[in-house]
Amino acid sequence: MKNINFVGQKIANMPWEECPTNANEPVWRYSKNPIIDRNPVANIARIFNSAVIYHQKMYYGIFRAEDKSTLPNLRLGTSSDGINWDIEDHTLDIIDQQGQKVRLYYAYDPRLTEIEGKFYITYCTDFFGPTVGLIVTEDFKTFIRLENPFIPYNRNGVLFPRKINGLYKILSRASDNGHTPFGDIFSSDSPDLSFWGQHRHVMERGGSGWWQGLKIGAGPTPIETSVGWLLLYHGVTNTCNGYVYSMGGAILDLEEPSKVLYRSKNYLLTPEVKYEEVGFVPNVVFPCSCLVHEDGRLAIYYGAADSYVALAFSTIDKIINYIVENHETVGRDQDYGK
Ligand code: BMA
Repeated sequence: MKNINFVGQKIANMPWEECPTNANEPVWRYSKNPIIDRNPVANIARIFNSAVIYHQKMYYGIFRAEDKSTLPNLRLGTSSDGINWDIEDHTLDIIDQQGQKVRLYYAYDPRLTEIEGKFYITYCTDFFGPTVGLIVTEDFKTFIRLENPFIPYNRNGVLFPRKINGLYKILSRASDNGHTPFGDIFSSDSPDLSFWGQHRHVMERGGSGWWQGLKIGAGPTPIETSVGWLLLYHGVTNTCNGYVYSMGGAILDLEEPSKVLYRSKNYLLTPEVKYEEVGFVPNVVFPCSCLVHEDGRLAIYYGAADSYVALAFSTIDKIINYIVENHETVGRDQDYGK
């Protein structure tokens, strides 16, 4: 496919490296990975699975930070280059809609989405079990917790960056209260980010290969292109030594994202370097955000081995063409999922 249009940003100083000349891969790793190592700030043992956004010449990160009791929570970070981060020494200050301080028992796997000038954090929160939480900020100073979009058990909530047919739309992965041995991606609509309905099935685990046979979950905010919404996601396989998390890619219909137009039969990135293979949880590549430059370059932030933050790169043309050329239909992906 040629002349693909897409929604990108003018990003000063975006993290970037050209594809190594001997590599013909759809995605390639930053040579100086990981960008956040273990024990990065006082009393924080590991930062991983975190979200980054570029706004007014500044990079903002919402980090999954685990303290030395191994409880995860959210931390704000800022950066001028998207690589070197100044991470706050305290958990994100959050208030509820009445202005009262909110203390989250745990919070993890944040995603960040800009919609009409506001920034939304979706994350896994505790509500009688894990479910998707929602926080809004307009300035990265005041963070307001909104109603949880779902009852338990649910994770991997990811908002679309604009309303579709007048409604907000979120992806999620209904699950259980453990290390979830199943799971597909669903979508839900809302007129106001408070009431959610019109649930649709988007994508199911499976395919002829095994890497996404156990469960799948949405990754970064979907990227709008003229071919469809580019969705990066994680796919999981079970082995005799535990789960292995890889990154996959799909393209969803622009008007009705529950319809999958293309989905890559092969993973785009799988654990194969030391910082992905060895860590607190081995063999995890977990994408949570992606910067899209207006010239088509992509910088993908992913968690590695539940221990590090790492970066990988691609371009809109390369990644979309790879997904289209390696397309394989899985189950009922291509219907409207009602
Ligand atoms: C999932 C989530 C992720 C984590 C992964 C591997 O269930 O908890 O945060 O990266 O397991 O441990």
